[in-house]
Amino acid sequence: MKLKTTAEHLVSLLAAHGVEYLFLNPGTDTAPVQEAVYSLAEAGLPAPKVLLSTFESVSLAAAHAYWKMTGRPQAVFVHVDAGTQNLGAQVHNVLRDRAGVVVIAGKTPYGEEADASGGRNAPIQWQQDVPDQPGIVRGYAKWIQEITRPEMLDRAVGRALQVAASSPAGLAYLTVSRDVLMDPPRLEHSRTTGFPVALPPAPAPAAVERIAAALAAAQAPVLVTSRAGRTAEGFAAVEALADLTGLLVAGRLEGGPVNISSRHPSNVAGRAEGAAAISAADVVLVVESDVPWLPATVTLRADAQVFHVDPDPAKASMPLWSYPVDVAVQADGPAALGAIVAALGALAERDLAVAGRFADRVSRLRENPPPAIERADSGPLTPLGVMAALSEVIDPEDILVEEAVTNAEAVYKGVERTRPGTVAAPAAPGLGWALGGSLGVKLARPDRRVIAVTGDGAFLFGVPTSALMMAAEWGTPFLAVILNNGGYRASRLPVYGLFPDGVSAQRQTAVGTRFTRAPDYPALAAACHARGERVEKAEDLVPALRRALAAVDGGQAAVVECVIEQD
Ligand SMILES: Cc1ncc(C[n+]2csc(CCOP(=O)(O)OP(=O)(O)O)c2C)c(N)n1
Ligand SMILES: [Mg+2]
Repeated sequence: MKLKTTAEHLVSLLAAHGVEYLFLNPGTDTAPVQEAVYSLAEAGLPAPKVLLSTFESVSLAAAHAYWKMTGRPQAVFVHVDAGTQNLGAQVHNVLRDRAGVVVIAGKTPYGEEADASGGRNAPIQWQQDVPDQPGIVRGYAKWIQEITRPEMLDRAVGRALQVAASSPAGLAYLTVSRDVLMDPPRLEHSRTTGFPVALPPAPAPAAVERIAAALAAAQAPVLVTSRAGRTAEGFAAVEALADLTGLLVAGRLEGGPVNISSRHPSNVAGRAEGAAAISAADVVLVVESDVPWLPATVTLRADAQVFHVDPDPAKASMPLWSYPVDVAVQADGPAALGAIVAALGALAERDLAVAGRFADRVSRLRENPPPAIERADSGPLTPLGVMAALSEVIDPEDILVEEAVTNAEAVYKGVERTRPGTVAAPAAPGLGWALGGSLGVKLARPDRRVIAVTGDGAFLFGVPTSALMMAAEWGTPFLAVILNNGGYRASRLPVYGLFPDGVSAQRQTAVGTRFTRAPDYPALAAACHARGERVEKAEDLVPALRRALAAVDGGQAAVVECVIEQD
């Protein structure tokens, strides 16, 4: 087949670069792309699978989650400025969580003559014409480009994928107008080679030696990481470091993957426990963590040494980032940890005192393994009780998507997660990720069960009508467990915190934080082809979760609303 349009060239290039999914919310701008997908199929040529998105932030979260599970960027096509705006806070999450994603947005056509192919032919195309469409994402995108001519298409697409996936990964934002998409393609010099994803930065050997020497001499070392377990190698390196040296592993302030088994004696799951461990440490190794601790709750020892390893240790996208670091190392976290473990292993072999210190710490830790969480058999549901019930019904390989907000700590303390890649939670601030994220995790891991644990507020931010509909459309069922505490607890507690004797604290409530007309969640689920159930008593939860998981195993999404105490 001879390609006829630049849109056909675009779709072919995405396929040639290995993009498997095109999350599409179409508009007038996408007609050439829609036609291209079918015309290529007719000709037997490859194209990414198109997944219909009915809300852009949901599909961006899905693409973000797909990246987290696979390290392969996908493409999200959105309608001009309006679709870009609907990406909303998920753009921020992509930035902070360093997700490789390509967003392609239409741009209103340039031509308006009667013979302008793809030119303006509807009032909306004048309304869409805004001075700075990429400005919507400028503070968050890693790279922005408009495709203005057919002959630059191959370079623009290759570069978008290269930039998105190179560490630290991020959002590449491409725009293209409908008339350019209709232009005949320029294929003479088109290439898909020559856009390698940069190899992640390896740590300088001298830095590895220095960190290893400090850890070997330390009495109370702590590793603080929120992202090292994002790869299986990173998870293995964290556990190897803990097994060898007996250091503590903290860092669960900001979500992120499972970095170490929740059953591992070095795992510090709680925030207060983490702050205490860091305050007591003489060596703090921070690996890929944007917020290693809260300065207000940690006072470092005067003799503490802080090492910071990150692909971007300068944190260029964070205006104020002033943690007292002694040595900053630009390196991939998992790779650096692997090198540190190797160096420490060699040190411990050479130096019996070091080996003895490590062995003592490891055996002391093993004497106090983390306590198992007991599940109450009856009575009202509590967050930890919900987690204990979940632990009972899910498999070790099931993947948990966490957006539990003020109950996040209950998730990390209460749900047993022992294997890498079994928690997906963006270390990022924009609520509404979990439902779209669950879709993306399920796309990436169709053989696994996916279970989202969300606040009731987070569930609503996730555009549940679209997300549950898309689960049915795409064949990506997941279970959403809603922790219904009647609204925004996270937005109420700060009012009490800042005004302990204030009117709100006296009234035991704060404006704008309680839902008095929340949806009927099971009915909402049922309206969107999902199975819904509401649970109020502890004794009913395990059977309800089992029924929901059976539905998910049978291909239907499910929602279990857990009514927990309001405070
Ligand atoms: C998109 C977005 N809007 C608003 C906020 C501010 N915010 C942070 S937590 C929160 C409440 C979350 O409620 P819920 O998910 O029910 O969790 P809970 O606080 O009850 O534990 C809000 C509104 C945010 N982080 N992201
Ligand atoms: Mg809530």
